[in-house]
Amino acid sequence: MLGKTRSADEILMAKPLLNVLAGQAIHPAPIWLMRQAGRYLPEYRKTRAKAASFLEFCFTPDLAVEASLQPIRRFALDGVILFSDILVLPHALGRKVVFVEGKGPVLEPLRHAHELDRLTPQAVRESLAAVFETLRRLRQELPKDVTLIGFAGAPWTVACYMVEGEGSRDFQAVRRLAYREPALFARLIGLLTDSTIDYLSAQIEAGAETLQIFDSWAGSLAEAELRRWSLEPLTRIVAALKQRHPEVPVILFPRGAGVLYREFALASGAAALSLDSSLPLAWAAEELQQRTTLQGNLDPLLLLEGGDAMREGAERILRMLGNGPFVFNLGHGILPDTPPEHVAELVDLVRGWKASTTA
Ligand code: 1CP
Repeated sequence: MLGKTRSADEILMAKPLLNVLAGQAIHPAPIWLMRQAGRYLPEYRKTRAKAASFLEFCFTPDLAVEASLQPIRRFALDGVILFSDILVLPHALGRKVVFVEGKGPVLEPLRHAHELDRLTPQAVRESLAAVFETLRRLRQELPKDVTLIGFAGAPWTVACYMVEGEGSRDFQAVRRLAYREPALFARLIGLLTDSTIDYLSAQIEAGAETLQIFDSWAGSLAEAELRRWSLEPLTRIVAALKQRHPEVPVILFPRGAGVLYREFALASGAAALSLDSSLPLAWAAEELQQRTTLQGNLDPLLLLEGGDAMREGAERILRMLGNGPFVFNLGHGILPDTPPEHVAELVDLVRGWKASTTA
Protein backbone atom coordinates (compact mmCIF):
# COMPACT_ATOMS: atom_id res chain seq x y z
CA MET A 1 0.00 0.00 0.00
CA LEU A 2 2.72 2.41 1.09
CA GLY A 3 4.82 1.44 -1.92
CA LYS A 4 1.92 2.24 -4.20
CA THR A 5 1.42 5.70 -2.70
CA ARG A 6 5.10 6.46 -3.00
CA SER A 7 5.27 5.54 -6.65
CA ALA A 8 2.23 7.72 -7.41
CA ASP A 9 4.03 10.63 -5.72
CA GLU A 10 7.18 9.96 -7.67
CA ILE A 11 5.25 10.05 -10.92
CA LEU A 12 3.71 13.38 -9.93
CA MET A 13 7.02 14.84 -8.81
CA ALA A 14 8.51 13.99 -12.18
CA LYS A 15 6.08 16.33 -13.99
CA PRO A 16 6.64 19.99 -13.02
CA LEU A 17 3.71 21.21 -15.11
CA LEU A 18 1.25 18.90 -13.30
CA ASN A 19 2.64 19.96 -9.93
CA VAL A 20 2.05 23.63 -10.68
CA LEU A 21 -1.44 22.90 -11.99
CA ALA A 22 -2.06 21.19 -8.64
CA GLY A 23 -1.30 24.55 -7.00
CA GLN A 24 2.40 24.33 -6.10
CA ALA A 25 4.82 27.18 -6.77
CA ILE A 26 7.93 25.74 -8.44
CA HIS A 27 11.30 27.28 -9.37
CA PRO A 28 12.06 27.47 -12.19
CA ALA A 29 8.51 27.84 -13.46
CA PRO A 30 7.51 25.22 -16.04
CA ILE A 31 7.16 26.52 -19.58
CA TRP A 32 5.30 25.58 -22.75
CA LEU A 33 4.12 27.85 -25.56
CA MET A 34 0.79 28.11 -27.32
CA ARG A 35 1.22 27.07 -30.98
CA GLN A 36 4.69 25.72 -30.16
CA ALA A 37 4.35 23.43 -33.20
CA GLY A 38 3.95 25.27 -36.48
CA ARG A 39 5.31 27.10 -39.46
CA TYR A 40 8.13 28.92 -37.61
CA LEU A 41 9.92 25.53 -37.44
CA PRO A 42 11.51 24.35 -40.74
CA GLU A 43 11.00 20.69 -39.73
CA TYR A 44 7.26 21.42 -39.30
CA ARG A 45 7.06 22.74 -42.87
CA LYS A 46 8.66 19.50 -44.10
CA THR A 47 6.16 17.35 -42.21
CA ARG A 48 3.26 19.56 -43.35
CA ALA A 49 4.27 18.99 -47.00
CA LYS A 50 3.63 15.24 -46.62
CA ALA A 51 -0.13 15.73 -46.22
CA ALA A 52 -2.45 16.87 -49.01
CA SER A 53 -4.55 19.02 -46.65
CA PHE A 54 -4.31 20.41 -43.12
CA LEU A 55 -7.14 18.14 -41.91
CA GLU A 56 -5.38 15.11 -43.39
CA PHE A 57 -2.29 16.24 -41.47
CA CYS A 58 -4.30 16.36 -38.22
CA PHE A 59 -5.87 12.95 -38.91
CA THR A 60 -2.66 11.08 -39.78
CA PRO A 61 -1.22 9.94 -36.43
CA ASP A 62 2.33 9.43 -37.82
CA LEU A 63 2.45 13.06 -38.94
CA ALA A 64 0.57 14.54 -35.97
CA VAL A 65 2.82 12.70 -33.47
CA GLU A 66 5.89 13.98 -35.33
CA ALA A 67 4.64 17.61 -35.36
CA SER A 68 3.71 17.43 -31.65
CA LEU A 69 7.18 16.20 -30.66
CA GLN A 70 9.25 18.56 -32.83
CA PRO A 71 9.26 21.45 -30.32
CA ILE A 72 10.56 19.32 -27.41
CA ARG A 73 13.41 17.96 -29.56
CA ARG A 74 14.69 21.54 -29.87
CA PHE A 75 13.64 23.18 -26.62
CA ALA A 76 13.48 22.07 -22.96
CA LEU A 77 9.71 22.55 -22.70
CA ASP A 78 7.58 20.99 -19.93
CA GLY A 79 4.55 20.25 -22.08
CA VAL A 80 3.70 18.71 -25.43
CA ILE A 81 0.41 19.88 -26.92
CA LEU A 82 -1.48 17.53 -29.19
CA PHE A 83 -1.11 18.61 -32.82
CA SER A 84 -4.65 19.20 -34.10
CA ASP A 85 -6.98 22.19 -34.42
CA ILE A 86 -10.05 23.49 -32.60
CA LEU A 87 -12.02 23.16 -35.88
CA VAL A 88 -11.84 19.35 -36.05
CA LEU A 89 -14.96 19.45 -33.84
CA PRO A 90 -17.27 21.19 -36.36
CA HIS A 91 -15.84 18.81 -38.97
CA ALA A 92 -16.82 15.83 -36.76
CA LEU A 93 -20.27 17.40 -36.29
CA GLY A 94 -20.77 17.20 -40.05
CA ARG A 95 -19.88 20.72 -41.20
CA LYS A 96 -17.56 21.30 -44.12
CA VAL A 97 -14.20 22.68 -42.91
CA VAL A 98 -11.29 23.57 -45.24
CA PHE A 99 -8.00 25.22 -44.36
CA VAL A 100 -6.99 27.53 -47.19
CA GLU A 101 -3.24 28.16 -47.53
CA GLY A 102 -2.42 31.76 -46.65
CA LYS A 103 -6.01 32.54 -45.56
CA GLY A 104 -6.98 30.22 -42.71
CA PRO A 105 -10.06 28.12 -42.01
CA VAL A 106 -13.18 28.33 -44.18
CA LEU A 107 -16.46 26.66 -43.13
CA GLU A 108 -19.97 26.57 -44.59
CA PRO A 109 -21.69 29.22 -42.42
CA LEU A 110 -24.39 27.92 -40.05
CA ARG A 111 -27.25 30.39 -39.54
CA HIS A 112 -30.53 28.39 -39.38
CA ALA A 113 -32.31 25.87 -37.16
CA HIS A 114 -32.48 23.20 -39.88
CA GLU A 115 -28.67 23.27 -40.16
CA LEU A 116 -28.40 22.84 -36.39
CA ASP A 117 -30.75 19.85 -36.54
CA ARG A 118 -28.40 18.11 -38.96
CA LEU A 119 -25.32 18.25 -36.69
CA THR A 120 -24.07 14.83 -35.61
CA PRO A 121 -22.83 14.87 -31.98
CA GLN A 122 -23.12 11.08 -31.83
CA ALA A 123 -20.38 10.84 -34.50
CA VAL A 124 -17.71 12.80 -32.60
CA ARG A 125 -15.78 9.93 -31.01
CA GLU A 126 -15.69 7.86 -34.17
CA SER A 127 -14.80 10.74 -36.52
CA LEU A 128 -11.97 11.84 -34.25
CA ALA A 129 -10.52 8.35 -33.64
CA ALA A 130 -7.24 9.42 -35.30
CA VAL A 131 -6.82 12.22 -32.74
CA PHE A 132 -7.16 9.73 -29.88
CA GLU A 133 -4.65 7.41 -31.57
CA THR A 134 -2.20 10.35 -31.77
CA LEU A 135 -2.62 10.96 -28.03
CA ARG A 136 -2.09 7.27 -27.16
CA ARG A 137 1.15 7.21 -29.14
CA LEU A 138 2.36 10.51 -27.70
CA ARG A 139 1.77 9.27 -24.17
CA GLN A 140 4.03 6.27 -24.92
CA GLU A 141 6.77 8.32 -26.58
CA LEU A 142 6.89 11.27 -24.19
CA PRO A 143 9.91 11.84 -21.88
CA LYS A 144 8.89 11.10 -18.26
CA ASP A 145 9.07 14.70 -17.04
CA VAL A 146 6.98 16.13 -19.91
CA THR A 147 3.19 16.55 -19.62
CA LEU A 148 0.78 15.70 -22.44
CA ILE A 149 -1.69 18.54 -23.09
CA GLY A 150 -4.98 17.89 -24.90
CA PHE A 151 -7.18 20.77 -26.03
CA ALA A 152 -10.38 21.98 -27.60
CA GLY A 153 -11.90 25.30 -28.58
CA ALA A 154 -14.46 26.82 -26.23
CA PRO A 155 -18.09 26.65 -27.45
CA TRP A 156 -18.15 30.41 -28.11
CA THR A 157 -14.94 30.46 -30.18
CA VAL A 158 -15.94 27.35 -32.16
CA ALA A 159 -19.40 28.91 -32.74
CA CYS A 160 -17.66 32.06 -34.04
CA TYR A 161 -16.08 30.08 -36.90
CA MET A 162 -19.19 27.94 -37.49
CA VAL A 163 -21.50 30.94 -37.86
CA GLU A 164 -19.10 33.39 -39.58
CA GLY A 165 -17.65 30.71 -41.84
CA GLU A 166 -14.14 32.16 -41.37
CA GLY A 167 -11.98 34.28 -39.10
CA SER A 168 -13.16 37.86 -38.60
CA ARG A 169 -12.03 41.13 -37.09
CA ASP A 170 -15.17 41.74 -35.03
CA PHE A 171 -17.41 38.65 -35.41
CA GLN A 172 -20.51 40.67 -36.24
CA ALA A 173 -22.50 37.82 -37.82
CA VAL A 174 -22.24 35.52 -34.80
CA ARG A 175 -22.79 38.27 -32.23
CA ARG A 176 -25.84 39.51 -34.15
CA LEU A 177 -27.25 35.97 -34.35
CA ALA A 178 -26.80 35.59 -30.57
CA TYR A 179 -28.72 38.88 -29.99
CA ARG A 180 -31.43 38.22 -32.60
CA GLU A 181 -32.10 34.54 -31.95
CA PRO A 182 -30.88 33.74 -28.43
CA ALA A 183 -32.88 30.51 -28.21
CA LEU A 184 -31.37 29.16 -31.43
CA PHE A 185 -27.92 30.30 -30.40
CA ALA A 186 -28.33 28.73 -26.95
CA ARG A 187 -29.09 25.42 -28.67
CA LEU A 188 -25.87 25.69 -30.69
CA ILE A 189 -23.80 26.55 -27.59
CA GLY A 190 -25.49 23.74 -25.64
CA LEU A 191 -24.72 21.21 -28.36
CA LEU A 192 -21.10 22.39 -28.58
CA THR A 193 -20.80 22.24 -24.78
CA ASP A 194 -22.01 18.62 -24.65
CA SER A 195 -19.84 17.60 -27.62
CA THR A 196 -16.78 19.27 -26.09
CA ILE A 197 -17.31 17.39 -22.80
CA ASP A 198 -17.49 14.15 -24.77
CA TYR A 199 -14.48 15.02 -26.95
CA LEU A 200 -12.28 16.10 -24.03
CA SER A 201 -13.28 13.06 -21.93
CA ALA A 202 -12.15 10.87 -24.82
CA GLN A 203 -8.85 12.80 -24.97
CA ILE A 204 -8.28 12.03 -21.28
CA GLU A 205 -9.12 8.37 -21.84
CA ALA A 206 -6.52 8.36 -24.67
CA GLY A 207 -3.79 9.77 -22.41
CA ALA A 208 -4.09 13.56 -22.12
CA GLU A 209 -2.83 14.58 -18.65
CA THR A 210 -4.20 18.13 -18.70
CA LEU A 211 -6.50 20.05 -21.05
CA GLN A 212 -6.50 23.62 -22.27
CA ILE A 213 -9.71 25.15 -23.60
CA PHE A 214 -9.11 28.08 -25.97
CA ASP A 215 -11.70 30.86 -25.88
CA SER A 216 -9.68 33.01 -28.25
CA TRP A 217 -12.58 35.34 -29.06
CA ALA A 218 -14.11 35.74 -25.57
CA GLY A 219 -13.00 39.40 -25.70
CA SER A 220 -15.38 40.14 -28.59
CA LEU A 221 -18.38 39.73 -26.22
CA ALA A 222 -20.09 42.40 -24.10
CA GLU A 223 -20.27 41.77 -20.34
CA ALA A 224 -23.57 39.88 -20.04
CA GLU A 225 -22.91 37.89 -23.20
CA LEU A 226 -19.41 36.99 -22.03
CA ARG A 227 -20.95 35.45 -18.90
CA ARG A 228 -23.64 33.64 -20.85
CA TRP A 229 -21.70 32.35 -23.88
CA SER A 230 -18.19 31.98 -22.45
CA LEU A 231 -18.10 31.66 -18.63
CA GLU A 232 -21.25 29.56 -18.22
CA PRO A 233 -20.52 26.88 -20.85
CA LEU A 234 -16.88 26.69 -19.75
CA THR A 235 -17.97 26.26 -16.11
CA ARG A 236 -20.28 23.44 -17.21
CA ILE A 237 -17.48 21.74 -19.16
CA VAL A 238 -15.05 21.96 -16.21
CA ALA A 239 -17.67 20.56 -13.79
CA ALA A 240 -18.55 17.64 -16.08
CA LEU A 241 -14.89 16.77 -16.69
CA LYS A 242 -14.15 16.97 -12.95
CA GLN A 243 -16.96 14.58 -12.24
CA ARG A 244 -15.66 12.02 -14.73
CA HIS A 245 -11.92 12.61 -14.31
CA PRO A 246 -11.25 14.52 -11.07
CA GLU A 247 -7.48 14.05 -11.38
CA VAL A 248 -7.14 15.95 -14.67
CA PRO A 249 -6.59 19.73 -14.35
CA VAL A 250 -8.23 22.08 -16.86
CA ILE A 251 -6.65 25.34 -18.06
CA LEU A 252 -8.99 28.03 -19.43
CA PHE A 253 -7.89 30.77 -21.85
CA PRO A 254 -10.68 33.39 -22.02
CA ARG A 255 -8.62 35.75 -24.16
CA GLY A 256 -9.58 39.39 -23.76
CA ALA A 257 -11.91 38.82 -20.77
CA GLY A 258 -10.26 41.72 -18.87
CA VAL A 259 -11.55 42.21 -15.33
CA LEU A 260 -13.97 39.31 -15.90
CA TYR A 261 -10.94 37.01 -15.50
CA ARG A 262 -11.78 37.45 -11.81
CA GLU A 263 -15.11 35.67 -12.29
CA PHE A 264 -13.35 32.85 -14.11
CA ALA A 265 -11.02 32.51 -11.10
CA LEU A 266 -13.96 32.53 -8.65
CA ALA A 267 -16.57 30.51 -10.49
CA SER A 268 -15.23 28.35 -13.31
CA GLY A 269 -13.61 25.59 -11.23
CA ALA A 270 -10.57 25.59 -13.57
CA ALA A 271 -7.16 24.59 -12.18
CA ALA A 272 -5.46 27.43 -14.05
CA LEU A 273 -6.16 30.52 -16.13
CA SER A 274 -4.07 31.45 -19.16
CA LEU A 275 -3.68 35.25 -19.38
CA ASP A 276 -3.55 37.28 -22.56
CA SER A 277 -0.80 39.89 -22.89
CA SER A 278 -3.04 42.87 -22.14
CA LEU A 279 -3.85 41.85 -18.56
CA PRO A 280 -2.04 43.99 -15.93
CA LEU A 281 0.38 41.74 -14.01
CA ALA A 282 0.02 43.44 -10.61
CA TRP A 283 -3.77 43.07 -10.82
CA ALA A 284 -3.44 39.42 -11.87
CA ALA A 285 -1.05 38.67 -8.99
CA GLU A 286 -3.38 40.34 -6.49
CA GLU A 287 -6.82 39.32 -7.75
CA LEU A 288 -6.25 35.97 -9.43
CA GLN A 289 -3.13 34.19 -8.23
CA GLN A 290 -4.39 33.88 -4.63
CA ARG A 291 -7.11 31.64 -6.00
CA THR A 292 -5.67 29.81 -8.97
CA THR A 293 -2.56 28.88 -10.93
CA LEU A 294 -1.76 31.43 -13.63
CA GLN A 295 -0.20 30.91 -17.04
CA GLY A 296 1.11 33.43 -19.53
CA ASN A 297 1.51 36.02 -20.88
CA LEU A 298 4.48 37.26 -22.94
CA ASP A 299 3.39 39.19 -26.03
CA PRO A 300 4.11 36.88 -29.02
CA LEU A 301 5.50 39.93 -30.86
CA LEU A 302 8.21 40.26 -28.20
CA LEU A 303 9.22 36.65 -28.87
CA LEU A 304 9.35 37.49 -32.58
CA GLU A 305 11.48 40.62 -31.97
CA GLY A 306 13.80 39.07 -29.38
CA GLY A 307 16.68 41.02 -27.81
CA ASP A 308 16.51 43.26 -24.74
CA ALA A 309 12.79 43.94 -25.16
CA MET A 310 11.99 40.23 -25.00
CA ARG A 311 14.29 39.63 -22.04
CA GLU A 312 12.87 42.57 -20.08
CA GLY A 313 9.29 41.52 -20.85
CA ALA A 314 9.91 37.94 -19.72
CA GLU A 315 11.76 39.00 -16.55
CA ARG A 316 8.98 41.37 -15.60
CA ILE A 317 6.43 38.55 -15.87
CA LEU A 318 8.65 36.27 -13.75
CA ARG A 319 9.15 38.98 -11.12
CA MET A 320 5.42 39.68 -10.88
CA LEU A 321 3.98 36.16 -11.11
CA GLY A 322 6.93 33.77 -10.73
CA ASN A 323 6.64 33.39 -6.95
CA GLY A 324 3.13 31.95 -6.97
CA PRO A 325 1.88 28.88 -8.83
CA PHE A 326 2.85 29.89 -12.36
CA VAL A 327 3.39 28.41 -15.83
CA PHE A 328 5.37 30.54 -18.27
CA ASN A 329 3.66 30.88 -21.65
CA LEU A 330 2.77 33.49 -24.26
CA GLY A 331 -0.34 35.71 -24.24
CA HIS A 332 -1.39 34.10 -27.56
CA GLY A 333 0.13 31.70 -30.12
CA ILE A 334 3.65 31.86 -31.61
CA LEU A 335 3.69 33.91 -34.83
CA PRO A 336 4.89 32.17 -38.02
CA ASP A 337 7.89 34.54 -38.54
CA THR A 338 9.33 33.93 -35.06
CA PRO A 339 13.03 32.92 -35.19
CA PRO A 340 13.45 29.55 -33.39
CA GLU A 341 16.61 30.92 -31.67
CA HIS A 342 14.44 33.40 -29.79
CA VAL A 343 12.40 30.51 -28.40
CA ALA A 344 15.60 28.76 -27.29
CA GLU A 345 16.77 31.94 -25.55
CA LEU A 346 13.43 32.45 -23.82
CA VAL A 347 13.39 28.88 -22.49
CA ASP A 348 16.95 29.31 -21.13
CA LEU A 349 15.98 32.60 -19.49
CA VAL A 350 12.95 31.08 -17.73
CA ARG A 351 14.95 28.03 -16.61
CA GLY A 352 17.78 30.21 -15.24
CA TRP A 353 15.67 32.94 -13.69
CA LYS A 354 15.65 31.80 -10.06
CA ALA A 355 19.41 31.20 -10.11
CA SER A 356 20.20 34.67 -11.49
CA THR A 357 17.93 36.56 -9.08
CA THR A 358 19.14 34.80 -5.93
CA ALA A 359 22.85 34.95 -6.88
O1 1CP B 1 -0.13 24.52 -41.83
C1 1CP B 1 -0.31 25.50 -41.08
O2 1CP B 1 0.65 26.12 -40.63
C2 1CP B 1 -1.71 25.89 -40.71
C3 1CP B 1 -1.73 26.78 -39.51
C4 1CP B 1 -2.38 26.08 -38.31
C5 1CP B 1 -1.74 25.36 -37.28
C6 1CP B 1 -0.27 25.10 -37.12
C7 1CP B 1 -3.76 26.05 -38.07
C8 1CP B 1 -4.82 26.65 -38.92
N1 1CP B 1 -3.98 25.33 -36.90
C9 1CP B 1 -2.77 24.88 -36.40
C10 1CP B 1 -2.57 24.03 -35.18
C11 1CP B 1 -3.23 24.42 -33.92
N2 1CP B 1 -4.33 25.25 -33.81
C12 1CP B 1 -2.88 23.95 -32.63
C13 1CP B 1 -1.83 22.90 -32.29
C14 1CP B 1 -0.44 23.37 -32.42
C15 1CP B 1 0.20 23.96 -31.19
O3 1CP B 1 -0.42 24.65 -30.37
O4 1CP B 1 1.41 23.75 -31.06
C16 1CP B 1 -3.74 24.58 -31.71
C17 1CP B 1 -3.74 24.47 -30.21
C18 1CP B 1 -4.65 25.38 -32.48
C19 1CP B 1 -5.75 26.13 -31.88
C20 1CP B 1 -6.53 27.10 -32.70
N3 1CP B 1 -6.90 27.02 -34.01
C21 1CP B 1 -7.11 28.27 -32.16
C22 1CP B 1 -7.03 28.67 -30.69
C23 1CP B 1 -5.74 29.32 -30.38
C24 1CP B 1 -5.52 30.67 -31.05
O5 1CP B 1 -4.55 30.78 -31.80
O6 1CP B 1 -6.32 31.59 -30.80
C25 1CP B 1 -7.80 28.93 -33.19
C26 1CP B 1 -8.57 30.22 -33.08
C27 1CP B 1 -7.67 28.14 -34.36
C28 1CP B 1 -8.27 28.40 -35.69
C29 1CP B 1 -7.21 28.42 -36.72
N4 1CP B 1 -6.66 27.29 -37.27
C30 1CP B 1 -5.68 27.63 -38.17
C31 1CP B 1 -5.59 29.06 -38.20
C32 1CP B 1 -4.67 29.87 -39.07
C33 1CP B 1 -6.53 29.54 -37.26
C34 1CP B 1 -6.76 30.99 -36.84
C35 1CP B 1 -7.56 31.73 -37.86
C36 1CP B 1 -7.96 33.12 -37.34
O7 1CP B 1 -7.07 33.90 -36.92
O8 1CP B 1 -9.16 33.41 -37.33
